[in-house]
Amino acid sequence: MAPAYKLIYGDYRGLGETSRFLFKYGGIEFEDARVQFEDWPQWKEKTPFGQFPLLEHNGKQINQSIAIARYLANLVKLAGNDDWENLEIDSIVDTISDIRQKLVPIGREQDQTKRKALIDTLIKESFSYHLPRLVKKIMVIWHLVG
Ligand SMILES: N[C@@H](CCC(=O)N[C@@H](CS)C(=O)NCC(=O)O)C(=O)O
Repeated sequence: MAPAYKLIYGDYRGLGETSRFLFKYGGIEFEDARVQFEDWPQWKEKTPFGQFPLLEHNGKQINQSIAIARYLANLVKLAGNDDWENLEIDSIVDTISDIRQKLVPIGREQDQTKRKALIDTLIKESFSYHLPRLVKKIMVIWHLVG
């Protein structure tokens, strides 16, 4: 029998990768449909908003990576224990999305010198600012610091 879930995404570790991890974590069988770059234009016109990842289940199809990951996190019992814990989780997810946004221009830059400069700026201005704060937040949540 075909798996109950199908995840459609590119053959790389981008926005759809979290959902692949969640399926694996939960031991949920899924069809990992990896669209090759050259085949994407034919897929694109059939998608609801012209983008992937997409999740298919019970004859329905849905987009938006974080919404999909949140649904799967609930499915595999990785959600918070109350509304506040869910808020903490969403806040961290959104912070990581903010950092991820800063990677986009690096991925698009073809000139290696400019690319290196963008990476240096990312490390200096974003990673060094956000990552220690994220670690601190996690330590507070885990009651490791006050
Ligand atoms: N907010 C959307 C963004 C989706 C998105 O940007 N997907 C990219 C791949 S990572 C895409 O579909 N690019 C191809 C295109 O726009 O034609 C999400 O999180 O799912």
